[in-house]
Amino acid sequence: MKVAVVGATGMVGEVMRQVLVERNFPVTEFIPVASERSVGKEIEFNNKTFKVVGLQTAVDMKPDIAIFSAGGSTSLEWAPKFAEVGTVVIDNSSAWRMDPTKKLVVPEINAKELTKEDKIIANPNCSTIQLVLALSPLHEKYKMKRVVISTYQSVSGTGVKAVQQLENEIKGIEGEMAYPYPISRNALPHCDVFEENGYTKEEMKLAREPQKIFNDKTFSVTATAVRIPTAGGHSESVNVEFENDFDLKDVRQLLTETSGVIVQDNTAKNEYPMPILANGKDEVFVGRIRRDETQPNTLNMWIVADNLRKGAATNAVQIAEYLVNNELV
Ligand code: A2P
Ligand code: 11C
Repeated sequence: MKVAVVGATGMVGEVMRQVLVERNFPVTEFIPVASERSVGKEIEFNNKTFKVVGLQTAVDMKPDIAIFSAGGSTSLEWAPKFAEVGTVVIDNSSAWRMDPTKKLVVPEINAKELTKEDKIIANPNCSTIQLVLALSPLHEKYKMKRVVISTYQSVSGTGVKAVQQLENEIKGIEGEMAYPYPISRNALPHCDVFEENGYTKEEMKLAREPQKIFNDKTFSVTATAVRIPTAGGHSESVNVEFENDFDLKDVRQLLTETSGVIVQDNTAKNEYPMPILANGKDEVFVGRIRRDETQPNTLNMWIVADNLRKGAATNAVQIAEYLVNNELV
């Protein structure tokens, strides 16, 4: 496969390069793409050095697959240009996610919807991916009615500037601010921009994307998204009300059997998921699984994943693998 990574010099782009190599994705030609600022810059892929090219050069090279992580406006403008020359675009931005003509894919849940006609495929938001992967077997068995989620999101979700802000604050250095307030020793109930309804865009992604991924509008999600001073890994406190009652042992068993999910839940040994354990891993970790004793059929749990891996790069590469394995590209 001739593979372009658009945004190859960025934080997600770097993890994309690593994940493609780790998973032995069949890359016959690698095309790193970034902004005009970076054209000619050398970057590494699979122990070889490659020169960054611009977007038009990359389109002219007609890659089989282009994995985008260069922001929404780049995706909106350029994904159709790649699609026009026959490239399948897997887009990690929010640009196409809610477009009814585009599929929003977590491979373990809905990759089977993909066909050869899908030339622009959307990768969900990081906090959505880890949520739906853990909810998927439970929804199938007990049918969700309502999900209440609070997130504890790492600064890497915002990008390099935010990681730098946290590092500077820890070292006591003054520098550029990615957030309106300090993030070290703080918690900001503010991820992405505010919308007219008083929610942030991140909260509305959590409300809307799961319904599209499960192709089911019979349940609802309400969210509060909070930025905390961790460098890698998003955490989520999740309360789910089901239509049907469950047995906690069965819930644990279902989650244990779910591909891509690891249950870490032994309070007697202080075992529960944490960003420092999930960082650098591809799986979604679930723990603190317990019954909500205030109302029937309701479960509480804690979900953690590396937002740059399963939340972004790994999910995108898994979509690419599905396309190759099913001869859709
Ligand atoms: P560049 O390094 O040339 O700015 P991050 O989210 O870590 O900031 O990374 C964003 C990625 O998207 C980088 O690789 C960046 O390239 C790329 N990028 C940003 N704007 C554009 C653009 N207009 N065209 C192409 N790539 C872009
Ligand atoms: C965050 N979820 O942690 C974001 C990052 O819609 O792809 C990814 C934004 C997106 O702030």
